Amino acid sequence: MKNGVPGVSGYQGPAGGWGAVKAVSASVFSQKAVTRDIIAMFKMNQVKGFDCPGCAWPDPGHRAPMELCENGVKAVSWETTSKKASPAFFRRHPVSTLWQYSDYALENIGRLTHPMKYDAVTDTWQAVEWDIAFQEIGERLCSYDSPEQVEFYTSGRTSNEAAFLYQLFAREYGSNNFPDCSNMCHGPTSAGLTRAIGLGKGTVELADFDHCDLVICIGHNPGTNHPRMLTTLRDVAKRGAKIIAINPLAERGLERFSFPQSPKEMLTGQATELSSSYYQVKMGGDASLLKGMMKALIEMDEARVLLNQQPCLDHEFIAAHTAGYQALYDDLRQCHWAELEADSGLTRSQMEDLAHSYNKSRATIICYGLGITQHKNGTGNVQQLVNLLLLKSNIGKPGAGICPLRGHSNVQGDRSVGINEAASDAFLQRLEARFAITVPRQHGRASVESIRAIERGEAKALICMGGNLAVAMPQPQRTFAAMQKLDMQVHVATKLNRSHLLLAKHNYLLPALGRTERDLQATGIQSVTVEDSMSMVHASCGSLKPASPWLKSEPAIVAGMARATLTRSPVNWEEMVGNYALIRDAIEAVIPAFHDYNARIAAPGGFRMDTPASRREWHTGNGKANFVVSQQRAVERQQQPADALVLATLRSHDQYNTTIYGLNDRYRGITGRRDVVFLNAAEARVRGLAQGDVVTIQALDDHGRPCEDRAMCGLTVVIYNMAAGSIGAYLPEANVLLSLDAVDSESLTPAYKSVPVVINKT
Ligand SMILES: Nc1nc2c(c(=O)[nH]1)N[C@H]1C(S)=C(S)[C@@H](COP(=O)(O)OP(=O)(O)OC[C@H]3O[C@@H](n4cnc5c(=O)[nH]c(N)nc54)[C@H](O)[C@@H]3O)O[C@H]1N2
Ligand SMILES: Nc1nc2c(c(=O)[nH]1)N[C@H]1C(S)=C(S)[C@@H](COP(=O)(O)OP(=O)(O)OC[C@H]3O[C@@H](n4cnc5c(=O)[nH]c(N)nc54)[C@H](O)[C@@H]3O)O[C@H]1N2
Ligand SMILES: [Mo]
Repeated sequence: MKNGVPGVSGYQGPAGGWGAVKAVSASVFSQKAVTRDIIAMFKMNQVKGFDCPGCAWPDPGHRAPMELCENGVKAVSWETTSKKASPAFFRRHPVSTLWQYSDYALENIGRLTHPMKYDAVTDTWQAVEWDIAFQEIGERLCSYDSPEQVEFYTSGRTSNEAAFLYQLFAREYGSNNFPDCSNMCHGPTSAGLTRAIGLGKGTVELADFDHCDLVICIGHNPGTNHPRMLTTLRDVAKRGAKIIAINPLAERGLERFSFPQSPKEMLTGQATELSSSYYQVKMGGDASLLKGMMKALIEMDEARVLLNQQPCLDHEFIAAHTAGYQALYDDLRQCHWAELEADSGLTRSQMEDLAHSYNKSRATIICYGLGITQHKNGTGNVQQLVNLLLLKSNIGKPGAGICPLRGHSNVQGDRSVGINEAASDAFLQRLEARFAITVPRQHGRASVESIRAIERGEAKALICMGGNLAVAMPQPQRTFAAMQKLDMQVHVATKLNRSHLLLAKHNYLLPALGRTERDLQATGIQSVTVEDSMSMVHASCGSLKPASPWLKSEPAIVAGMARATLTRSPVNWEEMVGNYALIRDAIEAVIPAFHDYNARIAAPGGFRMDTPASRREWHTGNGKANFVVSQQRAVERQQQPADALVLATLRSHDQYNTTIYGLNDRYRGITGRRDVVFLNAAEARVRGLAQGDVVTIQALDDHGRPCEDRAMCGLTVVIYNMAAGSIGAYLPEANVLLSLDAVDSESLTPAYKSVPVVINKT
C-alpha cells in the first residue's frame, strides 16, 4: 500500500525478470498442476510437443526448445490443473448458486470431466451419456424450421482439424453462421489488409526482425499479451535498431525487459531498454496521428525533391505497385494540423519527429494490436498503417512489413480452414465436390449479427466450440438476456464459465481434451495443426494423461454431433476422426494453399502458408496495393461534451480474455483488485479527483447524452502515466459500459477501445 490506497503501488521493475519467474511458480502451485510434467513439456523439442495455447506469437523456428514464458505457463497450468468439476460437484451446486461465483471462481472449480445436461427440476447439471447427448442435440437441430436458425461459434484455440470438421458439419447441415472470436479482435485486419494488399494477414516472418532498422509498436501490449515477443524486441534493441512505441498508456513491456532465461540479466538486475521513444496518443487518435506522420513525410519529400535531394518516398514503387496515391496525397495536403493535433493528442512537431524517424529507416516493421482494431474506424486504422508502409515500399522486402499480433493461438488457422461467414464461392464449390454434399451460398452471420439475431428470437440454437461468448461480447445487459431466449445451447469446453450458466431451454456441456493431453483415436495418437501470427503451420501433439477418461477430442465431438444430426451424410466422419491425416487430406483438397499438407507438417518447424503480398503479388481487385484514404475526423469526439473521455477496456496481466487467473496487474502496479479506473493526473485534477477516490463512470451515446443503463459505480481512481482525454478499465467487468451497436462499420468488430464516457465522484 502506498498513498493510502490498498492494492495500488506502482511498478518500478522491468518486464520479465524475477517477477515473471515468481508468477510462473505461483501459477503452477495454485493450480496443483503437475509441475514436473509441465517443465518437461516446455523442455521438449517443439517438433514433437504441443503448441502453446498462450498466444499466437511464433516460436523461433520450432527448432529450439520452447521458450518458457509466463503467459504459456499460466495457460498450461490452468489447463493441467488437478482440480475437477465433477458430476458430484454439480449435484451439490445448483446453477443459481454457481451464478454467484466470480468469473475466476467458476473456472477455478477445475476441469469438466463428464458430458452434462441441465436439469431444470433440480436446477443442476447432470451427467449424461455421450451418445444420448449427441442423439438429443441431433434431434433438436433437425426440429428447427431452417438451419439458418443455428449459430456455430468458434473460439480461436480450436485446431485446424477440428475447425474444418466443424464448418463442414455446419455447412452440410445448412448454416453459414460462423460467429468467431476473430470478429472481436482482428476483423479489421482481415477486412483492411485484404482490400489494401490482397492478403488478410501479416506479411512478415520472424527472420524479418533480424533485418529491420525500425519496429513501430502501435496499440499492443507485448509484456502481458505476447511475452515471447519481448525476446525478439530485445534482440532488435541490442543490435541497435530502433523501436518506437505508440500507446496511450506507458506499458512496461514496451519500455524495458529483463530476460528471465538470461542468468546474467537475472543475477545483475540488468534490463534492456526497448523503445527509444514513446508517443502517448489519445485513445482513438491513431488515424489522425498516422495522417500527421504521412503529411509530414510528403511535405519533407517535396522539399527534398525541390532541392534535388534523395526523395523520402519510393516513387518508383508507388508507380509500379500501387493505386490511389493521388487521392491520398490530396487528402493529406488539405487536412489541417490543428485538427490532427486535437484528435491525436500529439503536437505537430511530435508527428514530424515520428516522420523523421520513419524516413531514416531503410526497412520498417509495424506491429499492431487491439489498440488499432477495436474502434469504430478499426478497418480504416489498419489501412492507414498500410498507407504509411507503402509510401516507403515497406512491404515485400526483407526486414519490412505489417505484423498484426493475433490473439488466440489458432485464431488465424481457424479462418484459413473455413470458419468464415462469407466464404468464397470457389471454396464452397470445392467443399461440395470433395464430399458430394450441397452447402448454402448465402452469407451467414458473424458475432455481432449472431447476438442480434438471438436477441430478436430469430436464432434458436447456439453451438460454441470453446470460448465464453456472452461475456466476451459488449453489453451483457443485452447479450445475457438474449442467450436466455435460446431453445438450445451446446458448449464444447474445458472449464465452466458464465456463458454456460445463461440457460436456454435445453443445455449441454461437452468436455473436450485440452491441447496438452494425449489424443488417442482408432489409428493411434493424433497430432493436430495450428497456424501462428506469421502464417507458420505446424503440428501439435499432447502427451499428458487426459483430465478424465470421459473426455473426447474436439474433432470427435463434432463428428458425434454431425452423425446424429445428418443421418444420411455421405461424409465418412468416423474414418476421419480415426485418423486426422485424412482430415488434412480433405483440407488440402478443398483449400489449395494446404497442398502436400501431411508431408509439409512432418518437416521440422512445419511450413509457411503462402503470403503473396510478401513477394509483392497483390491479390486485390485491381492487382495493385491500394492506398485508402481515411474518412475519419473524430466526429464523435466533436459531438461529445467538453468533459467527455474516451474509455478503452484493458486486459490485466493476470487474465486471458475472460479467464481471470488472479487479481494482480503486475506491470501496472495493481495488486489484489480489479475495481479500478486508470486516469492521467491532469484529467483527475480538473475534475477534482485524486488517487483512491471512488467514482461512477457513465457511458454517453453518439450525441453525448448519458445512457442510463450503461454505468458502472464503485471504481477506484488510479493516477496513471497515460494520454489526456483517455481512461482505462478492465474487461470483462467494464463491458457494461459498451454498446453492441458501436462497431467498426466494415468488419462489425466492437469498439471495445473507444467508448465515450464521463466520470464523477460517487
Ligand atoms: N496474458 C494474456 N495474453 C493474451 C490475451 C490475454 O487476455 N491475456 N489475449 C489474447 C488475445 S485473444 C488477443 S486478441 C491479444 C490482444 O493483445 P493486444 O493487442 O496487446 O490487446 P490489449 O491488451 O487489449 O490492448 C493493447 C494495448 O492497446 C492500447 N490502446 C488502447 N486504446 C488505444 C488506442 O486508441 N490507440 C493505441 N495506439 N493504443 C491503444 C492499450 O493501452 C494496450 O496497451 O492478446 C492475446 N494474448
Ligand atoms: N471489453 C472487451 N471485451 C473483449 C475484448 C476487449 O479487448 N475488451 N477482447 C475480445 C477478444 S480479442 C477476444 S478474442 C474475445 C475472446 O472470446 P472467447 O474466445 O469467447 O473467450 P475466452 O475467454 O478466450 O474463452 C475462455 C473459455 O474457453 C474454454 N477453453 C479453453 N481452452 C479450451 C480448449 O482447448 N477447447 C475448448 N473447447 N474450450 C476451451 C474454457 O471453457 C474457457 O472458459 O473477447 C473479446 N472481448
Ligand atoms: Mo482476441
